[in-house]
Amino acid sequence: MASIFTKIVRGEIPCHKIAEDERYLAFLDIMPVTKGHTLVIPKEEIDYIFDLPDDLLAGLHVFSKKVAKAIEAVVPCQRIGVAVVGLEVPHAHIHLIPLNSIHDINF
Ligand code: D5M
Repeated sequence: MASIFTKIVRGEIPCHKIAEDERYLAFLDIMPVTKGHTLVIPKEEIDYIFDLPDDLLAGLHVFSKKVAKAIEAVVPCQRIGVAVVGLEVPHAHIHLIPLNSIHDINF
């Protein structure tokens, strides 16, 4: 069965899209820790981030860097926190969380 994120990639489930290219998609998290909390995923469905082929993993981080810079430009924050959790949705993803204080995080 396709993951919920694959359904987003296919356009079967709506998302608030932030950026995309041929291999990656960034969209707002539906349960944001802070305003602007964004998820970055490879379009290819692979459950565990550390099972991604090296080039896809490296590209995910490079794409996340571009997305983080774009978020910083519009969301007032000290910096963008990066988290890899992956316990809920079995489709590799990186959380980009605008932070002003460590106390903003309440996982
Ligand atoms: O948590 C998965 C994250 O994915 C969690 O922060 C909620 C988010 N999520 C779940 N479904 C959606 C949809 N449909 N749109 C946007 N965000 C979503 P993790 O524990 O990292 O797997």
